[in-house]
Amino acid sequence: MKTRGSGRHARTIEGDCSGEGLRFAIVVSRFNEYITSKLLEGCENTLARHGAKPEQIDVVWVPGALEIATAARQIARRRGADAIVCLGCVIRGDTSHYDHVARETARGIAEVGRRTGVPTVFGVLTCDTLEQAIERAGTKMGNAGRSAALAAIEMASLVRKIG
Ligand code: INI
Repeated sequence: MKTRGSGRHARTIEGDCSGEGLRFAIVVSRFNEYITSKLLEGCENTLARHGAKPEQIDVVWVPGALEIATAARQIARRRGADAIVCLGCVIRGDTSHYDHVARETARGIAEVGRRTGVPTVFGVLTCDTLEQAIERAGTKMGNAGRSAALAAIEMASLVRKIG
């Protein structure tokens, strides 16, 4: 366990950046697959670069962002993942549909983490335009799948340390 400073200071517990020996699930939605497949690629590459083996990673496809939380909840309860990465892409259209999908997706995913105690990372893009989504799926704003993978590794290792 990592500690900082002398014995007179409070003990600090932090997650680290190794995915070795940790089990991950990635739940990814098929809606806007052009974008979500790139988020998945960024996420899998990052997990691999941080020591996670392919056999430690389950990839679960769902139809759309609204279905992510249902699958994540079942995985948290049944499959023994140390962390779950949720990947999706919601793009604003001309109706209020976007607001409902974006809000309920975020709420559902957060609830899975809180209720099950399994770190459940929000890697869902909520964008006004397709161009904004492309920027966040491996072009000028990076890849949100990558940052979600890093958060999952850190939280999975933190939860193991906390015990
Ligand atoms: N699902 C998405 O993942 N992204 C969207 O942008 C989107 N929009 O805008 O409609 C979307 N809708 C589908 C939704 O997630 C469900 O799959 C569908 O309503 C069936 O429950």
